[in-house]
Amino acid sequence: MNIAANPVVQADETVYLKDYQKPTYLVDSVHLDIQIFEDYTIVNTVMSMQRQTEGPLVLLGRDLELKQIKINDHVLSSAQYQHNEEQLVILDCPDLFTLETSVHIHPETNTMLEGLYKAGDLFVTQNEPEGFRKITFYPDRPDVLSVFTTRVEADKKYPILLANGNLLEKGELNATRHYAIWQDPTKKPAYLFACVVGDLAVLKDHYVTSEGRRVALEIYAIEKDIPKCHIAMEALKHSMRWDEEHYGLPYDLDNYMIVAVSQFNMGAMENKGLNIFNTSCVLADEEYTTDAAIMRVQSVIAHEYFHNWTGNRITCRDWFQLCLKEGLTVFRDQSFSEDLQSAAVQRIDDVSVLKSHQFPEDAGPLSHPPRPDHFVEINNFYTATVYEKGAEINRMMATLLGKTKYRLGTDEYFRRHDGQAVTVEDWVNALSAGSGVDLSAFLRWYNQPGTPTLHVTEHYDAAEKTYRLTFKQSLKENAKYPDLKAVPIPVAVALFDATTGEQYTLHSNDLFKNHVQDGMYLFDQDEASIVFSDIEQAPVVSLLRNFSAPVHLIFDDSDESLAFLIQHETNGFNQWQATQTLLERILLNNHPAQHYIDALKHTLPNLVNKDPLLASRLLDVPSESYLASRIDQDYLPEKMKAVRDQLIYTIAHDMGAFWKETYQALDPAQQSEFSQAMGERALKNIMLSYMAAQKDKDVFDLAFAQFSDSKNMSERLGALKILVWHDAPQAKDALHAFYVRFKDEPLALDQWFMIQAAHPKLNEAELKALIAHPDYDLGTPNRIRAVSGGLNSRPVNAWSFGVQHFIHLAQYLDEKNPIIGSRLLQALSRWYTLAEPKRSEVLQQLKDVQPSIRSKNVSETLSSMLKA
Ligand code: B3K
Ligand code: ZN
Repeated sequence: MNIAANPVVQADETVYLKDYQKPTYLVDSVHLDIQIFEDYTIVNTVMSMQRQTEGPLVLLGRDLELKQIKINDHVLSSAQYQHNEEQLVILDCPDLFTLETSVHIHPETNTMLEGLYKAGDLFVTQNEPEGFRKITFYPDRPDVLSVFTTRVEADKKYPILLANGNLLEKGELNATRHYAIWQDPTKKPAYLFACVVGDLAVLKDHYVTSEGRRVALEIYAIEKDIPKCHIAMEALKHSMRWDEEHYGLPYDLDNYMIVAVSQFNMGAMENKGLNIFNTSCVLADEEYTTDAAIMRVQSVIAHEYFHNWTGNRITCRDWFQLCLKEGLTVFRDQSFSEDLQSAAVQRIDDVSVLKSHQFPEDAGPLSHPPRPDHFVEINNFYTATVYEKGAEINRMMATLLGKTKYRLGTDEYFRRHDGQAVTVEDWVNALSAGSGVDLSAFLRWYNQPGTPTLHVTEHYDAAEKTYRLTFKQSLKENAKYPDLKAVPIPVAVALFDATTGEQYTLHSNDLFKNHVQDGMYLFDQDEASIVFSDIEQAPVVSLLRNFSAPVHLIFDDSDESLAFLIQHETNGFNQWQATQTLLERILLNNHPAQHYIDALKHTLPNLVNKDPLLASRLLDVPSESYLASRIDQDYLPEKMKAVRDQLIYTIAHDMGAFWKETYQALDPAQQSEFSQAMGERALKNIMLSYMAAQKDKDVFDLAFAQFSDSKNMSERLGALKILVWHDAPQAKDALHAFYVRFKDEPLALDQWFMIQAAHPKLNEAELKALIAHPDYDLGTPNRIRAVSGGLNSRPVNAWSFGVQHFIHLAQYLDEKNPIIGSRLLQALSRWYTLAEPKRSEVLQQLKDVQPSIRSKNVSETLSSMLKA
């Protein structure tokens, strides 16, 4: 039967938010019976269907071998339904009926890591956003919520049989096979379904909620990784307490399971009660993982846990609303992490990610609003814009409301919408109603693409003793969004006495509160100004403190003012921001380096002991990749690298013995606080890199000693980078020793690959040798990302032989794992900023590959990139 004329979704079509329609049927309950065999899996599904609106029953299904369909026990003939590669449509169904389907699937050959797949000896699922349709025919959309009962059956060589919810029963079928039956009492969309079958060890603990519920906590991993699961377990308990204290949200089931998998497309997945994690986001141990990885593990554990309410209990109506759950949950995990370590440094690290990933994305051909209005492949929209900019929108609203009102707003959201699939409007309305503050203007942030530019000018009137700041905002024109409007921009502001460095008390009726030190002004027009009185002399202003809004700030203050802020600002984030603004001016606009260096000389000696972590961030020199993202045309990677190398050389020499003396004075092992020790380790590595830039005769011996003696991965890797990237005589031996020590530790081995791929003078033959290494594996996204990420961190290499590397990878993964293929291709999305002739060459290479691309993922990305 020809179903091309059917009104429902066809393959390869753009989907529009404006076309949203309710599903014709809801699923009251669903019973899955999953029988795993070595070369196929049987999935039998029984669903109780209930009509909601007029129209045919549409079930989505991909790569399923359909064996049988029954309605109310009657087998359907093929004339009674329509079936193509995306869906199964049954035209005349009763209002209430039982549907049974039987399909075969092939997890053992599923390389896309979506649906049910086999990773090594482990069967796992990944169903967000549209993976469930690869397991069985189902109305696979987030607004269909149901109670799931799951029977899993497999060979006994797989002792672990897990699914969401409570274990109802388990038993043996015969000498070789066994089964388990699980039921999840909470209604959920299919994307939150999970099951795991394999042979894993488990770390157990428990948590008692504020309501007195005893929750069994279990982290599953391979036996030898269990000792690396303790940090994650502590972070989980901490997250559970944090959500009770900050949002009043206790956990709602009797168990919470986490499974660590080495082959996983992203960081982790919040399946109800059964999270599945990339090993890189759960295993943490100072000996095997870096400090940064440990921090990330804690934040991802929290992120997935927080989804239990923001995402699972309250889910998205449709995938356009993705940032409803992701933006809010990222904001929640960032706030959690701010409580774990220095809040300023956490904010610095979060803003660094925003500026280095989201700003360039929003300035290029892949720009989209945090809530997109159309897509071809939703997997392409798990972006920095949806996640990180989404988080910033929530942060702005939370900052404006303040703690108490924000909590009233979130309470109202959970009261209104628990158990529902909702929209971004529902969230903003509930937050407004609960807090009593109309936040509807913030919807513009969700619906418009691009990073707004905030232009600020200042004027001091000595006679009146007033100080005026004038604000203008603008958004880059966008043909697809002709009606761009001014957005509400919270501007956190402080004024400092230019002589004493003291902070002024602010007197201005335009602020949220008058007579305060830390002021907040809401700028929500195209242009406006604000006046401060009682200002004795021209002050130094600090704007957007804590990065109170995700905008490009254009403010023509002097380099001296920025150097002043590095020394006197009490907000650690803005101290860092001043270093970055100054460094950008030096690197991109030829400003002299002296103000920065003098400010460092003044600030660092004290800070190194007081707050080593913040001190390490003040030494961040923007990366070549970040600088590239600030150049819109005629970009020459070699030239940018030379300018940056020269600055590092200047800083290195100008600070003389500071590096070595500080290196020798630091002793992270003596620090009992993790964040203090982490700061000292970060500093030690930076000191080594500046000593290397000075060509200090001892640096390689010091680095080799640090490499060999330390049991801490941050110290070991920091030293290894110095040796390898500077071609030290000890480099080969160190690499070899690292390999021998860690060849059976995949996450550590990823770092070994990354360091080599990130060698500044890597050549094409060396890259080829790396990917021909027996431990390189195109089936493991972490390994691919290690090499590609290393390469991509060196734009000079990435834009020469790297171009073919990324194109070949995208081409290969187009068939094997298009989600990752599409991601990696984005490394080339700023091809149009290159200077000629490189620009035309890369363009031609991208055009040449286009005809061979098959997946929606890669082709949507490529065609957007080519429109730049
Ligand atoms: N929600 C998942 C992401 C799923 C990505 C699918 N391509 C993880 C997270 O954001 O918590
Ligand atoms: Zn998430």
